[in-house]
Amino acid sequence: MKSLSSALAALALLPLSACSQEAAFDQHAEIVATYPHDARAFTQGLFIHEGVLYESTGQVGESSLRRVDLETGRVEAQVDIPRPIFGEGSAQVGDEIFVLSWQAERGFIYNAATLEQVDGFNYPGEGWGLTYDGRHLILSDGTPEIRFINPESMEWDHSIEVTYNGRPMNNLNELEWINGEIWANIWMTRSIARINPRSGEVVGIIALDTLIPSEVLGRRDAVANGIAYNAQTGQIYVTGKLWPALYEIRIVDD
Ligand SMILES: [Ca+2]
Repeated sequence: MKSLSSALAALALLPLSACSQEAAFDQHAEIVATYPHDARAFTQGLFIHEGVLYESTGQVGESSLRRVDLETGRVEAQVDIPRPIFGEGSAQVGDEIFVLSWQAERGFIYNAATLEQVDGFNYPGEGWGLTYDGRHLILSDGTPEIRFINPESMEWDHSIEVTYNGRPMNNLNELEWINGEIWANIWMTRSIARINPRSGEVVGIIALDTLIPSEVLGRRDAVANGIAYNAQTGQIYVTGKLWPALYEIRIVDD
């Protein structure tokens, strides 16, 4: 559901309650620092491993996994994900980076140092976001279900249903494990949901409204997507699809 027409169709199917999700903000993001970001990158995955920034991108023929210099936005290394694959979320486990695809039910494993593909895996359903909690890969697929996967066997361990005020929440997109919570961009909104990884309850909504770069205002495909947490420093970074900037943010209570 990532083309504009299907997105509009999906919006038309949303109950009114889902449309009001964006209204109830608990917190908002303020910019700490602004960095360049490749404005051609259709960001689907973003994470920092031991201080190094990685990004995976989507669109058929433009999908890739990159190692990026945070300060300059320069792509230091890149491996393309060939047609007809549409790249999605990514996460690192040990020395390997796992990358999802949207609808191919196929994922790819790369050596983090060389970005050479070393293996692959299959999974049922769509792939949207991916993160790692130190034990499980955590996968979103656009539904309210978030799945926890054993990265060694690639078998499902368990799943949770994400709910907001008791109602299932759809369109959970890029993910990040931050201090015992799952943070998720909510596709087609300017919001991040903070999710309790045991109960699935949304414990907070962070508004990103003030971050949308003027260059992409009004572009419905250029949504906020991509959250990276530097676990060593506590710094949080966000960007979006086709955004020319990546931001370090601080979270402020409303
Ligand atoms: Ca992430």
